[in-house]
Amino acid sequence: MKRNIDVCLSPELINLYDLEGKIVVVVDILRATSVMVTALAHEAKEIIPVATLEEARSYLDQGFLCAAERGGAPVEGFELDNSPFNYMTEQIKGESIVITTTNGTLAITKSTAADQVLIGAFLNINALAKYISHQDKDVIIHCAGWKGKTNMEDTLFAGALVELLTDSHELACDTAHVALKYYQSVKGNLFETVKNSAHAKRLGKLNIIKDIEFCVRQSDYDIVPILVGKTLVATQPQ
Ligand code: 3SL
Repeated sequence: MKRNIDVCLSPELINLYDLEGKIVVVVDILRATSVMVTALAHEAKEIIPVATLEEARSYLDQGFLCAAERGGAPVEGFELDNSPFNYMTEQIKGESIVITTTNGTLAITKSTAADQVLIGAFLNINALAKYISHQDKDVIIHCAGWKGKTNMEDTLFAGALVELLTDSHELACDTAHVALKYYQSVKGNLFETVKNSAHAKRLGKLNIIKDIEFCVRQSDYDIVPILVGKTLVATQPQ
Protein backbone atom coordinates (compact mmCIF):
# COMPACT_ATOMS: atom_id res chain seq x y z
CA MET A 1 0.00 0.00 0.00
CA LYS A 2 1.19 3.50 -0.81
CA ARG A 3 2.18 5.77 2.05
CA ASN A 4 1.46 9.53 2.20
CA ILE A 5 3.77 12.42 1.45
CA ASP A 6 2.99 15.95 2.59
CA VAL A 7 4.81 19.30 2.45
CA CYS A 8 4.95 21.99 5.15
CA LEU A 9 6.18 25.29 3.71
CA SER A 10 7.29 26.97 6.95
CA PRO A 11 8.18 26.19 10.59
CA GLU A 12 5.32 28.58 11.45
CA LEU A 13 2.90 26.00 9.98
CA ILE A 14 4.40 22.79 11.39
CA ASN A 15 2.02 22.80 14.37
CA LEU A 16 -0.80 22.09 11.84
CA TYR A 17 0.78 18.72 10.99
CA ASP A 18 0.65 15.54 13.04
CA LEU A 19 4.27 14.34 13.15
CA GLU A 20 3.73 11.27 15.29
CA GLY A 21 4.95 8.03 13.70
CA LYS A 22 6.12 9.89 10.59
CA ILE A 23 9.40 10.69 8.89
CA VAL A 24 10.07 14.43 8.77
CA VAL A 25 12.63 15.60 6.21
CA VAL A 26 13.95 19.04 7.19
CA VAL A 27 15.28 21.12 4.31
CA ASP A 28 17.09 24.44 4.16
CA ILE A 29 18.80 24.39 0.78
CA LEU A 30 20.46 27.83 1.32
CA ARG A 31 22.37 26.70 3.23
CA ALA A 32 21.96 24.96 6.57
CA THR A 33 20.95 21.46 5.49
CA SER A 34 23.32 21.55 2.51
CA VAL A 35 26.09 22.32 5.01
CA MET A 36 25.05 19.46 7.32
CA VAL A 37 25.02 16.93 4.50
CA THR A 38 28.41 18.19 3.29
CA ALA A 39 29.98 18.03 6.75
CA LEU A 40 28.80 14.48 7.46
CA ALA A 41 29.81 13.35 3.96
CA HIS A 42 33.29 14.69 4.73
CA GLU A 43 33.46 12.62 7.90
CA ALA A 44 32.44 14.99 10.64
CA LYS A 45 31.53 12.68 13.51
CA GLU A 46 28.20 14.33 14.30
CA ILE A 47 26.31 17.61 14.21
CA ILE A 48 24.46 19.10 17.14
CA PRO A 49 21.86 21.53 15.77
CA VAL A 50 20.70 24.19 18.23
CA ALA A 51 18.08 26.90 17.67
CA THR A 52 19.60 29.78 19.65
CA LEU A 53 22.91 31.60 19.86
CA GLU A 54 22.78 31.22 23.66
CA GLU A 55 22.75 27.42 23.39
CA ALA A 56 25.57 27.52 20.85
CA ARG A 57 27.62 29.79 23.17
CA SER A 58 27.20 27.33 26.03
CA TYR A 59 28.73 24.60 23.82
CA LEU A 60 31.46 27.03 22.79
CA ASP A 61 32.33 27.50 26.47
CA GLN A 62 32.68 23.70 26.77
CA GLY A 63 35.25 23.66 23.96
CA PHE A 64 33.09 22.36 21.07
CA LEU A 65 33.77 23.36 17.47
CA CYS A 66 30.84 25.70 16.79
CA ALA A 67 29.25 27.35 13.75
CA ALA A 68 26.82 30.26 13.77
CA GLU A 69 24.99 32.27 11.13
CA ARG A 70 22.39 35.02 11.43
CA GLY A 71 20.89 36.80 8.44
CA GLY A 72 23.37 35.00 6.17
CA ALA A 73 26.43 36.44 7.92
CA PRO A 74 28.90 34.73 10.27
CA VAL A 75 28.53 35.51 13.99
CA GLU A 76 31.48 36.98 15.85
CA GLY A 77 33.22 34.59 18.23
CA PHE A 78 32.36 31.41 16.30
CA GLU A 79 34.99 29.52 14.38
CA LEU A 80 32.77 28.35 11.51
CA ASP A 81 30.11 30.03 9.38
CA ASN A 82 27.47 28.54 7.11
CA SER A 83 29.37 27.97 3.87
CA PRO A 84 29.52 24.34 2.67
CA PHE A 85 33.09 24.92 1.47
CA ASN A 86 34.25 25.23 5.09
CA TYR A 87 33.03 21.70 5.82
CA MET A 88 35.22 19.84 3.34
CA THR A 89 38.46 20.30 5.23
CA GLU A 90 40.62 18.11 7.49
CA GLN A 91 39.57 20.36 10.40
CA ILE A 92 36.07 18.88 10.55
CA LYS A 93 37.04 15.17 10.27
CA GLY A 94 35.98 13.24 13.38
CA GLU A 95 34.61 16.39 15.02
CA SER A 96 31.33 17.01 16.83
CA ILE A 97 30.12 20.31 15.37
CA VAL A 98 27.48 22.52 16.97
CA ILE A 99 25.50 24.57 14.43
CA THR A 100 22.97 27.35 14.87
CA THR A 101 21.40 29.11 11.86
CA THR A 102 18.55 31.54 11.28
CA ASN A 103 15.95 29.06 10.04
CA GLY A 104 17.37 25.58 9.44
CA THR A 105 18.24 24.60 12.99
CA LEU A 106 14.95 26.06 14.23
CA ALA A 107 13.05 23.82 11.79
CA ILE A 108 14.97 20.79 13.10
CA THR A 109 14.15 21.56 16.72
CA LYS A 110 10.47 21.97 15.76
CA SER A 111 10.41 18.50 14.14
CA THR A 112 11.43 16.32 17.05
CA ALA A 113 7.95 14.86 17.67
CA ALA A 114 8.44 12.80 14.49
CA ASP A 115 9.43 9.15 14.52
CA GLN A 116 12.51 9.99 12.42
CA VAL A 117 13.99 13.37 11.54
CA LEU A 118 16.11 13.30 8.38
CA ILE A 119 18.11 16.07 6.76
CA GLY A 120 17.53 16.78 3.08
CA ALA A 121 19.38 18.73 0.43
CA PHE A 122 19.73 18.46 -3.34
CA LEU A 123 23.20 17.15 -2.52
CA ASN A 124 21.78 13.91 -1.04
CA ILE A 125 18.33 13.74 -2.66
CA ASN A 126 18.74 10.32 -4.30
CA ALA A 127 20.09 8.73 -1.11
CA LEU A 128 17.21 10.25 0.80
CA ALA A 129 14.58 8.96 -1.65
CA LYS A 130 16.14 5.49 -1.53
CA TYR A 131 16.20 5.48 2.27
CA ILE A 132 12.58 6.69 2.54
CA SER A 133 11.26 4.23 -0.05
CA HIS A 134 12.44 1.37 2.20
CA GLN A 135 10.59 2.70 5.26
CA ASP A 136 6.95 1.92 5.85
CA LYS A 137 6.12 5.43 7.01
CA ASP A 138 4.32 8.58 5.90
CA VAL A 139 6.60 11.54 5.13
CA ILE A 140 6.39 15.27 5.77
CA ILE A 141 8.89 17.55 4.07
CA HIS A 142 9.46 20.48 6.44
CA CYS A 143 10.78 23.54 4.58
CA ALA A 144 12.75 25.94 6.78
CA GLY A 145 11.83 28.97 4.65
CA TRP A 146 12.98 32.40 5.75
CA LYS A 147 11.85 33.87 9.08
CA GLY A 148 8.47 32.14 8.89
CA LYS A 149 7.87 32.84 5.20
CA THR A 150 7.90 30.39 2.30
CA ASN A 151 10.95 30.33 0.08
CA MET A 152 11.62 29.22 -3.48
CA GLU A 153 14.54 26.86 -3.01
CA ASP A 154 13.10 24.71 -0.22
CA THR A 155 9.78 24.44 -2.09
CA LEU A 156 11.69 23.30 -5.20
CA PHE A 157 13.49 20.66 -3.19
CA ALA A 158 10.15 19.47 -1.78
CA GLY A 159 8.81 19.12 -5.33
CA ALA A 160 11.92 17.22 -6.42
CA LEU A 161 11.64 14.76 -3.53
CA VAL A 162 7.89 14.31 -4.12
CA GLU A 163 8.70 13.49 -7.77
CA LEU A 164 11.20 10.81 -6.72
CA LEU A 165 8.71 9.23 -4.32
CA THR A 166 5.55 9.17 -6.46
CA ASP A 167 5.78 5.38 -6.98
CA SER A 168 5.74 4.66 -3.26
CA HIS A 169 3.81 7.66 -1.88
CA GLU A 170 0.42 9.28 -2.41
CA LEU A 171 0.36 13.12 -2.46
CA ALA A 172 -1.48 13.90 0.77
CA CYS A 173 -2.29 17.58 0.25
CA ASP A 174 -2.39 20.38 -2.31
CA THR A 175 0.97 21.72 -1.12
CA ALA A 176 2.68 18.57 -2.37
CA HIS A 177 1.01 19.04 -5.80
CA VAL A 178 2.01 22.72 -5.92
CA ALA A 179 5.64 21.93 -5.02
CA LEU A 180 5.78 19.11 -7.58
CA LYS A 181 4.36 21.21 -10.43
CA TYR A 182 6.62 24.13 -9.57
CA TYR A 183 9.71 21.90 -9.55
CA GLN A 184 8.73 20.24 -12.83
CA SER A 185 8.26 23.63 -14.49
CA VAL A 186 11.85 24.76 -13.79
CA LYS A 187 13.89 21.63 -13.16
CA GLY A 188 15.97 22.02 -16.33
CA ASN A 189 17.05 25.41 -15.07
CA LEU A 190 17.47 25.00 -11.35
CA PHE A 191 20.53 27.17 -10.75
CA GLU A 192 19.19 30.08 -12.84
CA THR A 193 15.87 29.84 -10.99
CA VAL A 194 17.36 29.67 -7.49
CA LYS A 195 19.78 32.49 -8.37
CA ASN A 196 16.71 34.74 -8.56
CA SER A 197 15.39 33.75 -5.14
CA ALA A 198 15.17 36.32 -2.37
CA HIS A 199 17.78 34.51 -0.29
CA ALA A 200 20.19 34.16 -3.20
CA LYS A 201 19.95 37.95 -3.53
CA ARG A 202 20.70 38.34 0.19
CA LEU A 203 23.67 35.99 -0.13
CA GLY A 204 24.74 37.72 -3.36
CA LYS A 205 25.25 40.93 -1.37
CA LEU A 206 27.57 38.91 0.87
CA ASN A 207 29.36 37.64 -2.25
CA ILE A 208 28.38 33.99 -1.76
CA ILE A 209 27.17 33.05 -5.25
CA LYS A 210 29.46 29.99 -5.40
CA ASP A 211 27.66 28.51 -2.38
CA ILE A 212 24.35 28.71 -4.26
CA GLU A 213 25.80 26.92 -7.28
CA PHE A 214 27.09 24.18 -4.98
CA CYS A 215 23.83 23.82 -3.03
CA VAL A 216 21.77 23.04 -6.16
CA ARG A 217 24.08 20.22 -7.28
CA GLN A 218 22.18 16.95 -7.19
CA SER A 219 23.23 13.80 -5.37
CA ASP A 220 26.92 14.34 -4.85
CA TYR A 221 26.63 12.51 -1.53
CA ASP A 222 25.27 9.07 -0.69
CA ILE A 223 24.42 9.72 2.96
CA VAL A 224 21.31 10.54 4.94
CA PRO A 225 21.73 12.52 8.17
CA ILE A 226 19.36 11.26 10.86
CA LEU A 227 18.62 12.77 14.26
CA VAL A 228 19.53 10.43 17.11
CA GLY A 229 18.65 12.11 20.40
CA LYS A 230 19.96 15.66 19.91
CA THR A 231 22.62 14.70 17.40
CA LEU A 232 22.69 14.24 13.63
CA VAL A 233 24.72 11.33 12.34
CA ALA A 234 25.20 9.94 8.84
CA THR A 235 23.43 6.81 7.75
CA GLN A 236 23.60 5.08 4.37
CA PRO A 237 20.49 4.07 2.40
CA GLN A 238 20.26 0.24 2.19
O1 3SL B 1 18.47 30.27 7.53
C1 3SL B 1 19.33 29.44 7.71
O2 3SL B 1 19.23 28.53 8.50
C2 3SL B 1 20.62 29.58 6.93
O3 3SL B 1 20.86 28.44 6.19
C3 3SL B 1 20.65 30.85 6.16
S1 3SL B 1 22.14 31.15 5.31
O4 3SL B 1 22.15 30.48 4.05
O5 3SL B 1 23.28 30.78 6.09
O6 3SL B 1 22.15 32.58 5.07
